[in-house]
Amino acid sequence: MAPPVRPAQFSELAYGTTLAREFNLIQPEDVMKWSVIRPDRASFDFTAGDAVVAFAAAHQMQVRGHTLVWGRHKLDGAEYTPAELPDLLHEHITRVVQHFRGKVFAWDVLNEAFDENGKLRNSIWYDRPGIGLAGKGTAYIEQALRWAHAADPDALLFYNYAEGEAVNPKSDGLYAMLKDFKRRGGPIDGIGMQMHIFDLHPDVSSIGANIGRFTALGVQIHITEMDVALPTNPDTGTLRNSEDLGRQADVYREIAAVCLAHHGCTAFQTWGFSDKYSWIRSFFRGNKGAALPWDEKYNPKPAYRALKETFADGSCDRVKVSTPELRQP
Ligand code: 9MR
Repeated sequence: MAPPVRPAQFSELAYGTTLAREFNLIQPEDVMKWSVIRPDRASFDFTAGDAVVAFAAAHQMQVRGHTLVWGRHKLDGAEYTPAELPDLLHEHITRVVQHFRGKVFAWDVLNEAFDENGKLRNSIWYDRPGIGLAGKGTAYIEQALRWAHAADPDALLFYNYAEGEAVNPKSDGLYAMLKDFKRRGGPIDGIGMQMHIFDLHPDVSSIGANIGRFTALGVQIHITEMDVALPTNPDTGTLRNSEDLGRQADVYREIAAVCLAHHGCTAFQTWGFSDKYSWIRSFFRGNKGAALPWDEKYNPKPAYRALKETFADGSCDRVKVSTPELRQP
């Protein structure tokens, strides 16, 4: 293994060996975000992102990049006037995509731009003159995609989103945008469906219908961030109902199967792989957790076996199976 430059988890034996053994695709959870890459306006720090690329190269894995434009990016440390924002974003997308050119095969160019009602979310980018073109809310998205395409014409460009995995107003809004972009030849190759699941009975047939209508427009689907949160006791982190592990496995199996059932669904990622490192527990203050296929000690859970069985028929040739590189504990 080529020595990765820093991220502590790569050198954690169980972490590194599990990752290298089980996956053929890797995505950074945080280290390609603005907050890490742009410590201040003048500098770009690619150290941690390069470590992900080095780990992937050492283990014959591909890399997905995440993410170039997100309304939640606070631009900490970047001083700017509103009029400077278009150039700042253009510079950011160009420098980052060019840096990873030939190393990152697909980018989440944009993340979570729509509200639940299917309308565009307000953000520092959305209605900015120079990026958001007159009166058209989706114009900044198209502009960002065009800048990314110019920086690396070979990279696949994705819009990544949450809570619209099934057919609902949010995915309807996205569908309308996608149809418009495709009709006019906009550079979008795929939709990232995050697939964070918080109840144990997702509407899998509606998810399938949604994947079907997107892929019919000629884009790929990547399942980008799947996890299945279970109720836990906040003090101990233990499961409230141990039988939930079986249902969790079924949910992983059902989503993996619905991906395989659609030819355009070409990657399946979980958001982490061991419960030792997952955003769920802190986000839900201990009331939810245990969302991933391995437990905190890297023991495979029923969910792992369900995924292994589902992807065991050679379909991995088509569907890349992945997990993100995670932040430090
Ligand atoms: O898991 C990520 C967490 O470590 C970060 O603090 C947070 C903010 O950057 O982002 C989390 O990942 C999110 C991902 O980037 C986009 N989809 C939702 C994920 C969970 O919040």
